[in-house]
Amino acid sequence: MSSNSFGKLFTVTTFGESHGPAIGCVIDGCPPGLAIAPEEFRTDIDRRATGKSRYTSQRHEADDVEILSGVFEGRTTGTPIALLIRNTDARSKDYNDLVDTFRPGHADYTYLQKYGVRDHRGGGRSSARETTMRVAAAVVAKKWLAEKFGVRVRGYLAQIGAIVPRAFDWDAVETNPFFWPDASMVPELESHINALRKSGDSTGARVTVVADGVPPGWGEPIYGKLDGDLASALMSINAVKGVEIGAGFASIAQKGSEHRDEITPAGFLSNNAGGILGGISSGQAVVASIALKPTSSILIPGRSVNLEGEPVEVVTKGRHDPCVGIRATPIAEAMVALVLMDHALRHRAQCGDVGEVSPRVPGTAK
Ligand code: EPS
Repeated sequence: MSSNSFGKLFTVTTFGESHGPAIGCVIDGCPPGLAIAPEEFRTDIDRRATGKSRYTSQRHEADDVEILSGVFEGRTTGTPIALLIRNTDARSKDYNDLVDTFRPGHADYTYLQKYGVRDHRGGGRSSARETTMRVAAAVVAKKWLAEKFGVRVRGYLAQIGAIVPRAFDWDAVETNPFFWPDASMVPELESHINALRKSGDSTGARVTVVADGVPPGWGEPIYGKLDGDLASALMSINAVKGVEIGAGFASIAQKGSEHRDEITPAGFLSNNAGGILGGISSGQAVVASIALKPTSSILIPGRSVNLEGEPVEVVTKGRHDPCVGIRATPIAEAMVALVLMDHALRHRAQCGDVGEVSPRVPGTAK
């Protein structure tokens, strides 16, 4: 197994490299009859894309999605859906200085150790470019989840370096290039990223995803827990170093009386569980956060070795993100949506006859 696929009933396989001719994916297991058109991919593909603001990599890709199969007269047929995006703006010469060395903190060292093949042109398969196809596949999943269950998956940037939002407004998130929920802080973020860029450095970030409307019952104990699959899917995103569900690591300092989400007929009184109990959705919002490391492709010289194992100094030029977390919100949403759709189908397959069980508590009490 080379692990380029995930999901059990709704499976996604991606292929392609950042500097190859194209990237693509095959979605298998999508129910037939879902209306889907090429232009529906545009919004989320653009939300994730490079070159959309001054604060991300300046690579300019058209990112046009071609539907090669699995859709007839605008509706899914139930057969594999193949999607393709051609790479149009790779600039491999940017990497000429890296032909025989490794960026500290980058996967180029471990890829060589694993495969014994050195492709110095960009991140290759480990590049964030690959996440474009996850976002494309999730356009299908988000639409199906919304139509069938009213599920809405949305995310926001919850921290850049040491900066956290001072206010929260979902409506603000899509009005700035950072996916930041406090519009009044955008100038502060702009100067922070501009200063970082000037210094040639990068920064880490936290992204939080909230899925509203998930019914109780999704997730398969013991080895297919919803939170287990979410953690795996979110950890598979480039640069992710940590995943939290609900209160996550804050649970360490909580008392049981504080952490438990008390239940009333009007709903749960808190959501430390992040909407998942025993690996199964509770009917509360599913909440997951990720920690993204600062990108390793930076202009500040760092020590490394060359292919002969001799010490060298590395500087990474080219078009890179000072904070890869800025573009990660749609990617994290995508992974959550893909896992939820897979589990929706898995729940339907085994427990579709169970129906609604009493008592059903209506999510989080307002
Ligand atoms: C990336 C390096 C840059 C980014 C790229 C991610 O690409 P290049 O290989 O051209 O230097 O632009 O992101 C994308 C192309 C994208 O679509 O997300 C990296 O090292 O991960």
